[in-house]
Amino acid sequence: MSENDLIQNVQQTQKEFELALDVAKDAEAIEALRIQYLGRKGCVADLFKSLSTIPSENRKAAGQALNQLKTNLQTALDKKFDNVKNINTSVNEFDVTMPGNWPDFGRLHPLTKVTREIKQIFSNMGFGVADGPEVESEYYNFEALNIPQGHPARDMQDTLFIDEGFVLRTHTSPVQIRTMESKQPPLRIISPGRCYRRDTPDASHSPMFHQVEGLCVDQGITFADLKGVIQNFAQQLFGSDVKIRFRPSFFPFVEPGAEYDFTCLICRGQGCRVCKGTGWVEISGAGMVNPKVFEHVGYDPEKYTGFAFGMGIERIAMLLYGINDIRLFFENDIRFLQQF
Ligand code: FA5
Repeated sequence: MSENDLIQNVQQTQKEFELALDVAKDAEAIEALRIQYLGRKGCVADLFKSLSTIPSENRKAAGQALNQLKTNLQTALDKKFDNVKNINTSVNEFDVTMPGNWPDFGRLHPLTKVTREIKQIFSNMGFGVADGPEVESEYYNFEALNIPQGHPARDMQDTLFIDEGFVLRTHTSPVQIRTMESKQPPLRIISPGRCYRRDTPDASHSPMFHQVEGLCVDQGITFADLKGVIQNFAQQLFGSDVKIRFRPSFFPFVEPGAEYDFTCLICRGQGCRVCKGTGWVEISGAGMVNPKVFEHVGYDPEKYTGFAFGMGIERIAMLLYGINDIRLFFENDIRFLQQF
């Protein structure tokens, strides 16, 4: 090899080394480079071996270049090693006064929280919890509740139909029938769950919403029991300030039928868009179970009486938390959900 060739090799080695050092990010990678270039069997040692093949009178410039290369590599490796060491040390220094980063915990949806509270209050009054399907047969959603085919009462609830004979349940009242078919009186149940109607969304209506059905059947149950249970429920949930207003109403599966309202706790009775300026929010339909319904499930209407109700859970949650638009429950805006 000529002296010029060797000098060229030295320059080439310097370039390759610089590229390799640039990508070495930790002490291990730097040490590997040190061995590869400056080790006993490394690139620089090979170049020194080549130097010895050049006649001694022609070695001077190549020898100097080679020594300079060795020094350059050594210096660059030491410098890079110090840099990496400093970075690691600063990462390890832990400032205990820094505020912590809290992970964002999940939380319960306000409707889940309210439903749990409702269950707890009724459980304290001796009510069990029953469940029923959301895709329901027309028989349970209507017929067994004394709403035969073609009856105008079917238009009271705008129904979403599935296949022939099946609907998305428009209310939780079918669970009354399913429960009475499988159990004998006395019974006391509530049944919370989703309902569906072709209702146009507004501040207090949603096409999917939740109801909690209530049913109590025994000998000697009266309308006064219904009022007492609802009053007790409302006061436990909202406190003793809340007022309840019963109004006569019609549902084919109860007789007599009623609706009841709670005072609007959003405007404290002053009038707002949720109570449509009336100071009252409609919460529920209710009444005494119609003897015709008892006949459908084989209960003796001469022996037993019962009351039933179906409350809107969103409406209750709106009053409890001061929410003025039902659509907020379903938009899943994290800024809303984080408040509960
Ligand atoms: C019924 O659904 C009857 N099944 C209630 C009932 C049960 C009566 C047992 C007698 C005996 P109604 O259609 O009024 O009734 O609905 C009851 C409650 O559900 C309403 O007072 C309201 O609070 C709530 N609700 C009804 N439709 C909607 C809707 N689109 N969005 C939100 N809440 C609703």
